[in-house]
Amino acid sequence: MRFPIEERFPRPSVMGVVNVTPDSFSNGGVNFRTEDAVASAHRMVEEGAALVDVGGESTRPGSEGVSAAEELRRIVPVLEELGGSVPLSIDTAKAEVARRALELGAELVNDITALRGDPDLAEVVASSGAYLCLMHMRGEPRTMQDNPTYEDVAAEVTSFLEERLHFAVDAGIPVERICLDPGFGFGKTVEQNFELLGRLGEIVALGRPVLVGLSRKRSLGRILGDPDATTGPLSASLAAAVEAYGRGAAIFRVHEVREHVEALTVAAAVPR
Ligand code: HH2
Repeated sequence: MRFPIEERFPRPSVMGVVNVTPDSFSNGGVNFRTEDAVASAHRMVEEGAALVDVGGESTRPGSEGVSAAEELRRIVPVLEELGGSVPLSIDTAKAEVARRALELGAELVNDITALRGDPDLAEVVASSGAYLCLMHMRGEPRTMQDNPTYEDVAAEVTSFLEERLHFAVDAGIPVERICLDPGFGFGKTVEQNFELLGRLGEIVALGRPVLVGLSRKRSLGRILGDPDATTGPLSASLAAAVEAYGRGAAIFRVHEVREHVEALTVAAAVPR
């Protein structure tokens, strides 16, 4: 019997990102070799990460996706090395990949499609007792930045997450194992991302812990004045994380763990 996710990962908890990919937008290739990925994961835990999110498929804008076989080929050796020694989540939308990762010790499934990508994933999560992150995305990575439009981005993302939460619970996944993510950068303009950050409290009000992935996102580079930026710097990532914390975010998916742990420790020390 697992703890509710808010007890297992109390606010603020930092999730370190290990992309076992050649082409991630943020750090493509640095952890593509198994030994580099394993070393990064250990270092992140030493730096204060509450868990490490391992992914074998880039979701950067415009990317095509890879097969389950290729995703498994990338992540299984890493999880085999890490199993048991590091708290792990698996960044995948594929049931087959999630199943193997859970067997190898992962405790959270981070699904950027919010159980819309693979009809078998809900059952894998429900029967394993894993934690689950449901994320909002408009469209799919290949096309998601083609002029996304919303009447009211915060209201639409919030009602989408509420609907996916009901779907997951109806599929047999206990509500206390689920967290929600607005999906910064997934089918949103710079303005929409900042609107969403400002109104994060509306998602927090759904009553589930909120996970945010703002680290290095291109909107941060663009707000700093480069209209063609594909990433954002650490300084901007930290500011965004602290703003999200102030609005109730609980789990922070980041590339630079130590700096985020330090910034969030300071933010959390301020009485509210
Ligand atoms: N962002 C990315 C990937 N997975 N998962 C959640 N829950 N939230 C996010 O914001 C999120 C995510 C994209 O970042 P990254 O992993 O650095 O890049 P890539 O997808 O290109 O590997």
